[in-house]
Amino acid sequence: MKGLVIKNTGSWYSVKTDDGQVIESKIKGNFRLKGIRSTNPVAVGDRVELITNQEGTAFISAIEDRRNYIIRKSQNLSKQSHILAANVDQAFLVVTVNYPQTSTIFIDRFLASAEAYRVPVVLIFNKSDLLTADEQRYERMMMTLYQTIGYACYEISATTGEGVAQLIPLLKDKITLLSGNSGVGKSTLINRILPGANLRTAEISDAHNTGMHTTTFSEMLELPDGGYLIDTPGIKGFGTFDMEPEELTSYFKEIFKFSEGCKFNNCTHTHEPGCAVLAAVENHYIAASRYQSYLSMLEDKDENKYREAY
Ligand SMILES: Nc1nc2c(ncn2[C@@H]2O[C@H](COP(=O)(O)OP(=O)(O)OP(=O)(O)O)[C@@H](O)[C@H]2O)c(=O)[nH]1
Ligand SMILES: [Mg+2]
Ligand SMILES: [Zn+2]
Repeated sequence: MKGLVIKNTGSWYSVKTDDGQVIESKIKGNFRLKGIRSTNPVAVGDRVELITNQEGTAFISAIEDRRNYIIRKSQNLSKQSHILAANVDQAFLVVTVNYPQTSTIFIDRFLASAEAYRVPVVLIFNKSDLLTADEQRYERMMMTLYQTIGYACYEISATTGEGVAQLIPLLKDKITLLSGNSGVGKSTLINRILPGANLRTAEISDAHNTGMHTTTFSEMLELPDGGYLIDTPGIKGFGTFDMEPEELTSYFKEIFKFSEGCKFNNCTHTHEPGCAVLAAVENHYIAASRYQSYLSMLEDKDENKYREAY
């Protein structure tokens, strides 16, 4: 029997079979996946093969090849990763200018890694109802920046419902992953779109202006008109990226465009003469914040040490 993994809590996986039942399942033995050292060998969004038993549960005996996956480094120092979800059509990156504040470096790292896995990203600027006039100006500036690069941006309030209706057509028949820092309102937004979802939400910490990591497991929810939403645990940031400069350049869309004018093929856009990217940064065709994010990812390769700060 085949099915789709819709939830994973510890060693149990909820698998929705093709005939519509949900069967609690465990992994049979310890099959390992090539290439990925992950704390969860099977992830939400995976298509799996099941062997049912008399107790009404099942063993996962095989997993289909993934189209893509979104991964984060585990919180501890081990080099293991955690797969947030597999086989997604698009990601909604939920960000907030304040309460909590999402950093541009976090946004850019998310965008670059999504480019690497070829997952299209839509930016959702949430909590518009809380912003002061200055914060709103800053938000509009950010939206313009990312729209210019080529990412669709939406301003919403998951609490008041303002702007949420524009998102509905984007979701039809698609598997959409919601990601972002803890406390930005991912679960609140899903509850707004799917009132029956009843996902747990919690206020952010007054003292630190950060979320409380309320959602602890990824979960896939079916949309009435076709498609799925995946709620995921808030992420603090990413581990290091170990990419060649040319590869990294291609994950920053606008930097990539300008890099075609660089004098040297293997230009790292840091010090080389005739670098078209450096010239574009100087002339403000490339935002300083984006260039800083590029540099921070480039440094990862040299240092190759774990950082948690983003
Ligand atoms: N004012 C306002 N509050 C919001 C909005 N969206 C979410 N919140 C509040 O922000 C807090 C955090 O929301 P959650 O939905 O739990 O955030 P989350 O992104 O799921 O967080 P994690 O599960 O920890 O990753 C809750 O108190 C929500 O009520 C919004 O648009 N406006
Ligand atoms: Mg949540
Ligand atoms: Zn260059």
